[in-house]
Amino acid sequence: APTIFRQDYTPYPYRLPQVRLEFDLAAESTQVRSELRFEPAPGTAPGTPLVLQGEDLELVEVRLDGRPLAADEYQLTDDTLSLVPPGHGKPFSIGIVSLCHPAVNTTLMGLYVSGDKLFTQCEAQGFRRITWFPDRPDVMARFEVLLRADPAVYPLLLSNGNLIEQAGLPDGRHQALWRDPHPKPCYLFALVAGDFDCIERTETTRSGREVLLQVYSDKGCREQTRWALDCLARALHWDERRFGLELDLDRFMVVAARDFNMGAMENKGLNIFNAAYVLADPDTATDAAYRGIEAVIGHEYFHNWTGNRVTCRDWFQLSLKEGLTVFRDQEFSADMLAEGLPPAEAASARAVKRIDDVHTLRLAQFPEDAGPMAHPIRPDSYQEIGNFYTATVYEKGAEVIRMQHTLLGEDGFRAGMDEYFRRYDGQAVTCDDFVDAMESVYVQRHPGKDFSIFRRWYQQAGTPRVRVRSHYDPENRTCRITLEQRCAPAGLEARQTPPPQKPPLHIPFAIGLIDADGRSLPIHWEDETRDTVVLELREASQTWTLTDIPRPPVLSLLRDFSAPVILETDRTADDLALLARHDPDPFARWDAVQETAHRHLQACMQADRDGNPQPALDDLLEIWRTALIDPTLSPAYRARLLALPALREVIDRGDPMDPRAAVAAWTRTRQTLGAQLADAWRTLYDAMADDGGPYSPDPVSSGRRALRNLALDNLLAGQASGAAELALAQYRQARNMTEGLGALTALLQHAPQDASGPLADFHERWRDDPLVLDRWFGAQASAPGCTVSGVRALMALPDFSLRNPNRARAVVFRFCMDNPGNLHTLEGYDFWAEQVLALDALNPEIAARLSRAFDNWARYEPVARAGMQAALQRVLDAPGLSRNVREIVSKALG
Ligand code: DPP
Ligand code: ZN
Repeated sequence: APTIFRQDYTPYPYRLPQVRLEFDLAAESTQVRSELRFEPAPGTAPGTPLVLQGEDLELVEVRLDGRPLAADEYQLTDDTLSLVPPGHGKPFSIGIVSLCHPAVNTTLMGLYVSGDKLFTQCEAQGFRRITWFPDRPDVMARFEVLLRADPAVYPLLLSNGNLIEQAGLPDGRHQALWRDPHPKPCYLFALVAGDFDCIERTETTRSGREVLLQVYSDKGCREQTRWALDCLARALHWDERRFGLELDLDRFMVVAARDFNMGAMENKGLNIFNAAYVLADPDTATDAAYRGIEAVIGHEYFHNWTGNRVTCRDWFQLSLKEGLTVFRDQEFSADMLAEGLPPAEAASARAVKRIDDVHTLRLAQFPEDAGPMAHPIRPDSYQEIGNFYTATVYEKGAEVIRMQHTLLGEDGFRAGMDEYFRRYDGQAVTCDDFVDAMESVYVQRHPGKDFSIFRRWYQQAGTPRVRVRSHYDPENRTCRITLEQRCAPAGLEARQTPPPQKPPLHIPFAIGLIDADGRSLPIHWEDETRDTVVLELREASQTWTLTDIPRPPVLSLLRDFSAPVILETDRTADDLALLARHDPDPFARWDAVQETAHRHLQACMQADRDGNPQPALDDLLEIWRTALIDPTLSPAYRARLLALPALREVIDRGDPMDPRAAVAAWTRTRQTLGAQLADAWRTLYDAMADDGGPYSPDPVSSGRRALRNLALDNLLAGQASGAAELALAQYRQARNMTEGLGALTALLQHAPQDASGPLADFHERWRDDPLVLDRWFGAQASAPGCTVSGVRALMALPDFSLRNPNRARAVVFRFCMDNPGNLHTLEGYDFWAEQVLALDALNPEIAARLSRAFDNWARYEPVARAGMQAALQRVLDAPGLSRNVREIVSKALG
């Protein structure tokens, strides 16, 4: 497949101010009639061809200014339609009639059927599966859309913008006309047709306009959409308060779809969501699902400004909207956790969200940045853009925005955002344009300081490492701190000759000092005294001398995770233990516990390799023992502090990666911690019992449930007597899904022999609720007892279908991502290859996601390595591979 380069960008030679689309909707075959009013862009030479994209379409007719064109007046290829417009330099119109076939469209891109309804998904390049069009984000048009359909099948007809009119037709069908007042690229187009439940409410915006918010769902799901509607209203007001951004539409709709490739899609005024991010009630959704809905509703809503009003010039700029919008949704979620709390508590409530986000970054993005798919947050090339909706573009992109927020401060960042909209509202722009706006504020507020090297974060792939050295001088009472940065070649860069230049990055590095008694040592800094200072590292190595430090300090590093880097320090186990107990920065404190656990787990694996006895667990045990019973810590924060690093992180730290050794060390450590602290866990379990009040997903009660489930998990892991009975009782008495699923998962993880009763009961109760059934599948597919034949047995059940992405994710993905002990076998590797190919025949986007599972095969121990390499080769050799999967596996194999 051809590689597309960012450098090759050229503007589209024609403007498209106005589009009219008419749909005759039917599942088997939908006719689309388009009227595209073009005009040459300034400077376009007469005779410049007009090229439109189209995929899997049947062409019926092409007209130019109303005149049907003969077959030799345009050119048709597999994926384009081109013609030479009149050379008079004036506006002209192209009319196209074409057919597409939603019912057989298993890719879930373009127009497709889900259940008995019709949905669209156009980002990034799905619109070309609906009709021929300049399918690129820098062509922005005003859309008018007429939908016609049989009202018995499709009583509701939705598209972007405002409903202009609705009417019955003489032939028994009905129609609806929608007009979107805002110009938009076609990736933000949407239509929905079918029979839905709807709940709605009006909100008053800060300028006093009444706007209608609506959430549409499958019939019978109305009561499960109240939380989503509530989140939407909160998102609307939050964006007004924090960024001064108001909804620019009279009506904002969210529609839940059962079959959806992604989390959700920010189509202008008509967001289409994976039902998993809309539907929730206490019986069916976990606390985490409630928070997930809040985050995704916020994310898509915030795109209305960051993505839709200001959009991307080309797909290399994807992080312009995604990194920024993830940052915005992270801040929204954090603010929601902290709402109404006094400042001190608010900070630690927000830290819980920060910890979860950093955890995700390390789990998903750090390995990506070290593998064959490593790319800068603004990639330089791709074969298939669908493969670049990555943790790097999203999560690292959000970190790069967050660093700008840190460097500019809340006020400066807000001023930068205001400037961004002042300059670029209504345009399709680049990441550089965004940084220009931020830089204009930065240089104004920090005279003499330079922002230019910050842009390197957009150019470089790979996770930088920052090495920290410090020296305390008791006579002069100074502490000298040296930071050194380096960024090794990332992924395929390692094979380039010469290796790519990686100049130093601008890294905001937040530090604090504490003394041996755990007290903060204030730092004198820029005429102030502070507990935390941000060192701005801009060179390969820099040294700072802090003065007036009365006692030898222990360094608290990278507070609040101020930059997406890997730390290298010579901090001792004692230093970490001190920080784990006393660091006033809740993120750094959590990180000290994580680091202690990581060190222990790696030491266990090393001892196994060397045939030595297992290392002592005392450090971690003591840290946990204190945290377990510390009533000053919020339950949600305690649940983070007392969680071992995820197994995948432990595997990823190995050199070479050795999944079986990691599973053994991890399992043994959980056992020991559970057993040694059994009494404390048991006390905590009882103390965190439900107070009997009505369910609420608020941070305090959900934190208590998280901590209680963690206690149960530890009791089972440690084989405490009566633990299985406790879990069975919790399952039986569960008052919400968090409790029920917590008990079921803990049983499947540690006492599968006792899980069969709850499993059967769960299935019986929830067999007709697809989202809950996904939980049932997922809990089993990720259990250590689920071998390849176990996962095959799940796939043989009548409830299973590979066509539904949520179900495929619950079973196949969970097995391949969250069950390393069983995946890393010869049968496991075969299973992976077979499923990638099976999915690829249906849905290349989803298949390509699964194909990423073996990105880092070359870093594994030799047996696993050979097995994965063979499986990758088998996929690459398969006939008819999609461009999506081919790009992934060919890069993996190098
Ligand atoms: N819908 C996806 C998201 O919101 C892609 N834009 O991130
Ligand atoms: Zn997004």
